[in-house]
Amino acid sequence: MAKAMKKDLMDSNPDGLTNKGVNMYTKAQEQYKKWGIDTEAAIKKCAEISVSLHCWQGDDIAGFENTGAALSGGIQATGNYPGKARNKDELMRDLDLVFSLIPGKKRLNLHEIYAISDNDSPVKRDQPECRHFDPWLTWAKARNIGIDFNPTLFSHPMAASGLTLSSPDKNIRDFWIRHVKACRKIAAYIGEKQGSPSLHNIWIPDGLKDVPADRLGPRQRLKESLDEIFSVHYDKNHIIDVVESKVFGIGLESYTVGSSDFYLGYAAKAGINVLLDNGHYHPTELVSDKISSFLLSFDKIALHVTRPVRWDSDHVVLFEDEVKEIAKEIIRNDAEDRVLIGLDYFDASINRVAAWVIGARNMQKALLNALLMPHGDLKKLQDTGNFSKLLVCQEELKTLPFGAVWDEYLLRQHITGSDWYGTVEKYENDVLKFR
Ligand code: RNT
Ligand code: ZN
Repeated sequence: MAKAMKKDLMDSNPDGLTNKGVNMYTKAQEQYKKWGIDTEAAIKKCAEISVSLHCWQGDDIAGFENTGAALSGGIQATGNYPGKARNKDELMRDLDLVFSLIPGKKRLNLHEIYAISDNDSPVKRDQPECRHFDPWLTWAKARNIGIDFNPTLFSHPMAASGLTLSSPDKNIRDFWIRHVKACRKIAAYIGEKQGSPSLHNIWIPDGLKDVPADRLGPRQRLKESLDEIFSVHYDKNHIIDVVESKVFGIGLESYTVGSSDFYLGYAAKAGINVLLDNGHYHPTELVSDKISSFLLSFDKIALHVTRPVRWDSDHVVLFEDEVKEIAKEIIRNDAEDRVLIGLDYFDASINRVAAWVIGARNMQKALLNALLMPHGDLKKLQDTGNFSKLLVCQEELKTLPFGAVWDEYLLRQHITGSDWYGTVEKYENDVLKFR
């Protein structure tokens, strides 16, 4: 890092004191107080909201099957930055560093392909068992972290046609039904063991590259496959079932079987919930605008927070307007317990540990930012038609000293301030470089 830049980062005041000894946080606290905002309450609340970290940023969604199968299903991890995790020990070690650099309450989101075999051969896709996730449970328990779970219906010969649960081939459908049934069983087992429900999210790649001759048939088959999968009932204290829709995938541009409309209707009827990934909608459609609608019809909603750049590219999450707006919708509607926040991005072009940390810290920043707003007053301005003042306030709030409160939050959480990247650089030189 250039000397000037390093000095800059250090001057940004990790201990909350300026050179003159004035505490930046105390000053910020006063400024927020003028707006009726309690920074102490915001800091406390922020630390209680769970964010589920996706394990797949660490290895470009490779998993532990070691079959050499390329990532498929219309998603892509682009880049070839050295140092990706090659096995469970490396992934767990990377995750430990990542978790040590992120404030707040964390969960870990696993995919089935991260099953840990107890012999020399990798776990077969349609035969995962609960015990294959015991080492993850032990790891998570020692760190007081909950686990969420996803079946993996891609990167496998049985998904080569681009169709899984909606395939016209019964053998293929049955294979994936077996897979998802096994995964729900595992999620319920994890939920029971950890004493809090595990989120089980079904995303399938199914779609067609070109103009369909039949749109109903695949959707009918997907519905039947899901009916079969959800005919098995588990305790809701152990598993929360969600389905994740999508607009299109690479190579599957013309038709997506599991569209938003499909899953919305299906979930409502089946008594399950939906997961919204903000990379899975048309560019002018915003997840932040959808949350309130879902809150009125569903008891829970799950999110995959990501950053789509021109397509569902899964870039690292930034502290940007839509992420801030998503957080505001959660906070201003008191929906922290009903909106299950997860991250979903996979950038292979930069240090993967840094990618994880940047995105997760930005999600935390968005939550803290939303907690530092006088939502009641702003709603009143809207309801009394005082739109000029509303706009003034919304804009003025943007320049309050958020950074000082963020630094204080990190300090209280015993998390490194803005110079955290030094730790990652050291890890890259000491560990990642040798992979
Ligand atoms: C794909 C979906 C899905 C995946 C993960 C790996 O478009 O977003 O959630 O990213 O399951
Ligand atoms: Zn997703």
